[in-house]
Amino acid sequence: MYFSQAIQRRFAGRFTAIKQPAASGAPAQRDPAVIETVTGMLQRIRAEGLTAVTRYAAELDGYDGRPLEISREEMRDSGAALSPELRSAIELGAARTAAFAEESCKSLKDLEVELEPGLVAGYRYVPVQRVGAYLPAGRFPLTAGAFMTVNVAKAAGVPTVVACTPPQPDGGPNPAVLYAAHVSGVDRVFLLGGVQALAAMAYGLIAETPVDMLVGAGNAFVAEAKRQLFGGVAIDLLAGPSEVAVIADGSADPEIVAADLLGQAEHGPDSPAALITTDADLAARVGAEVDRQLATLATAHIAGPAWCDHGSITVAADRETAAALMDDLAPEHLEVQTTDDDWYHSRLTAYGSLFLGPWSTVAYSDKGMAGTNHVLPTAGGARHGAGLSVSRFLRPLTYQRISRAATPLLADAVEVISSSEGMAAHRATAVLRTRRLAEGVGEP
Ligand code: HSO
Ligand code: ZN
Repeated sequence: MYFSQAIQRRFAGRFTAIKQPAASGAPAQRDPAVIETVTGMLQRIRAEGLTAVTRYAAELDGYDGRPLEISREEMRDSGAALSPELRSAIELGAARTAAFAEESCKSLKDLEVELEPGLVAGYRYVPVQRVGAYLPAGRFPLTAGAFMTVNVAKAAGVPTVVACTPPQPDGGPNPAVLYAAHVSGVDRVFLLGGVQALAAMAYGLIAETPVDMLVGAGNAFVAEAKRQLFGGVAIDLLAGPSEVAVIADGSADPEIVAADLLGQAEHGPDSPAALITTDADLAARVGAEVDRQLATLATAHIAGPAWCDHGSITVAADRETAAALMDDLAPEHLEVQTTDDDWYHSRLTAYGSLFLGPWSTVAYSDKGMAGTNHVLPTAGGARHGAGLSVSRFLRPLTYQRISRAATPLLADAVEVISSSEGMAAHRATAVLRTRRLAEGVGEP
């Protein structure tokens, strides 16, 4: 995550890099070795079906041959393995993300409009029928994954939501991930990880029918599998390493800014973290704070290399430069800690999710407590895309109802255009109706 040539030229002299990423360019996208591995795996799974799925599960995840589907009893009892505090935190996250999703549904209203007398056009929101959610449990088991996928799909009215989650070293699912899926209203859960999980859902090898849409985060192999399966199924987005960026001015608290940068750098050694500030003094203080906090952070072995290779601090001459540079980065998560937060909110156009003010931190959304979704575009995808929401599961399916009387409003123009295109059969459908109208067919 660093600035494009175009923006560097446009704002030359109006910003200074205090700390640049040690690694050149953006984190590697689409490693050819990953592409090749996934292609081979999907081929084998298409050819051999479930046999190949369980073989990969055993080889890659240590799958021990138990039933792939988690039983109803295990689902029902999944909370028992957790501390009461964790159980209620999970219930709180599920309830809050569900509340936000349900409110969002209310803003998606069916439409019907009479464009001309007798010409009615509209759409009706219809949910995707079958969704497959991937619930990762790799380096970190992201407990909130089910809130963001299963829960949101259910709020949108998706009738069937199945999920896959990889086996842990003890052979079973991660208990917190399972409980989160259960309270999110999942229909069925299967003990499968990675490429084989996505392929099994997309090809219909584990639920009775193939799913229509795959959602949920995962590692580079999961993202590549989604990319290759796309077309046969819909996908939410292709997530790369998690990113955070902060816009801060002299009013910001350097300790908080540094903590929030490290808060996402912890995801992986390839996670970018960027500070753009209009205050040179704050820039220096945040840099020192990051180093101080890394000295005692339990995950410094991940966040440290991430900060070194993909961390940056930039001083911008003014707020317009800061905003333009930030839009160029289009980060997944963006925090704004300034005396001008509202100005930035209306000016910024490219981010996955925005956190306004020093009390709004990314982890609140990550864990489901802010209600918003944490499945968000990365690697500049926020320039053209948005995060997962109910609107991705609810499709506005259009319809039209055209009356006899409205025929002249459409048929003549369609006849002319079809003729000019040489599309005789299209033309005929309009001409025939004009003739019927003249014949008095359907007249009262
Ligand atoms: N930051 C990740 C989501 C997450 N982080 C969950 C921790 N838990 C992608 O937005
Ligand atoms: Zn996170």
